[in-house]
Amino acid sequence: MAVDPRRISLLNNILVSAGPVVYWMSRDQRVADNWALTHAQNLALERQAPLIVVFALAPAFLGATIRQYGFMLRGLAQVAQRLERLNIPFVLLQGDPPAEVSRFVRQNAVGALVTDFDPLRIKRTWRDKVAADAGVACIEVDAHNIVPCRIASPKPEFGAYTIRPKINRLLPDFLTDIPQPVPHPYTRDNPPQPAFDKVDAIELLVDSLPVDRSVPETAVSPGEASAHSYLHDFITNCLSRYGDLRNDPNANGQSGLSPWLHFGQLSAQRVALESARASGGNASGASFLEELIIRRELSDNFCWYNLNYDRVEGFPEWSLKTIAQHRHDRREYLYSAEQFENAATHDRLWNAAQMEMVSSGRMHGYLRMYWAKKILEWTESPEAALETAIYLNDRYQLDGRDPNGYAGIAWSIGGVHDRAWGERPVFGKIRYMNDKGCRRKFDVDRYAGMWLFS
Ligand code: FAD
Ligand code: FO1
Repeated sequence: MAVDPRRISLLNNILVSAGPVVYWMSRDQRVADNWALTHAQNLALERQAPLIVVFALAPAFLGATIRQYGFMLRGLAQVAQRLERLNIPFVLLQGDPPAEVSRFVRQNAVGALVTDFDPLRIKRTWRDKVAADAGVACIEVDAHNIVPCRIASPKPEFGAYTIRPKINRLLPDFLTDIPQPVPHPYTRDNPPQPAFDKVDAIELLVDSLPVDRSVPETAVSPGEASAHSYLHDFITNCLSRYGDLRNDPNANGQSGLSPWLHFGQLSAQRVALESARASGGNASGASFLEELIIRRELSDNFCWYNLNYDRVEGFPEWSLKTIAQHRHDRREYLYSAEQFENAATHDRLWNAAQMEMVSSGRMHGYLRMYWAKKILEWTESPEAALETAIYLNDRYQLDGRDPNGYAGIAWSIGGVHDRAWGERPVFGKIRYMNDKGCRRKFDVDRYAGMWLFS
């Protein structure tokens, strides 16, 4: 099945030539439901050429610790096994990703390089370098979004209310079933040495990584198989109550799918297809799809069209104005990044949310808003607040370093995708949240007791 050409962007003007086709897997780390892999295999089959999947393992990536690297690599080990069974070699490159990928392409007389879409600056830089240096046709496929980011809108959107009609109009074209890869009939005489060829290879690799090990791995089980079992568990047991329970941190009301979605171990399109089918369009299903499709794809839109997605300069005009007016308001409490990191504030609810994140690698979505807004309130400047929130989020959350995170933090601290609210000290017109509002929504003491042992 051909991939919709609107998912595909040519990154240079070199024509596809003879030779193996390589899929440079990065954001979408899965075999099933992967449009980039499908397109790469189509190109290889058309040319009766071998197909190879490579992953370039960066020695450091935006402050990721062993918590995130361990989860990712264990998921990739499963990808390697699934691909080997399809006669598609998986090669793990280590070092500077663009340099290693360009070198691999040249050394293997590759005919075409396919990679997956990612709006983050670091990934654009990698992609641009390879497209310029590798001397091969470079093709990008948006395998992460249901409606491709570049197609959903040609510009940064004000909020969910402006992107929603644009996405909904295109959903019938794109929310389709997804073809799966087939056993590949063409191999090279001397196929590359497969990665993880021994069972303990993955453990040796995880143990050898030169990354920060002070943030321990979590109990969340990595890989496509776990992702699908969690998905089916959510659909069977929670989806029907999602609308009512999703804002209650004491209820198991959210899907918990973000780590697998972040690493691309699970396709959002698969989640949407199965949830829509199970919910039959009821209110709870609709509220879940609003988050999964509209909110998630709005985040990619934000990062793709706003290179200042992790800076105060990326905030909307009205927010920059109100920030300037309230920059010197007196803060009732002031905490350093270290005090925040150690959950050493005066606020039990905030400390409990911080402890949930540090110990489990997750934080309930409703509390993420409260958590970030309090950092704005208790830090001497919005710049410092943004830096602290991103640092802590990306250090401890399994799903960190994601467009959803940059957009979620910019929403909380800078009113991105939100409107101006009634003016107040420190926040100005940025939406305010306090624990009284939380108490109206859920049992705060019960939640705090779960994560604070004192
Ligand atoms: P569910 O409620 O079950 O939703 C299912 C999926 O829909 C999520 O996995 C996610 O992919 C998407 N989604 C849900 N809510 C949002 C949202 N508000 N914005 C964008 N997509 C959404 N999400 C991350 O993936 N990584 C982050 O680092 C991250 N940081 C955040 C920081 C702050 C301050 C805020 C306010 C939000 C952040 N989010 C982040 C967005 C959202 O909170 C999480 O995606 C969600 O809580 C993940 O839990 P879940 O999978 O159970 O979500
Ligand atoms: N992508 C890569 O191509 N190579 C890496 O080594 C890599 C490490 C990594 C570590 C933590 C993390 O959260 C993401 C990581 N990613 C890596 C990127 C990831 O696949 C996503 O592309 C982005 O983080 C989300 O856009």
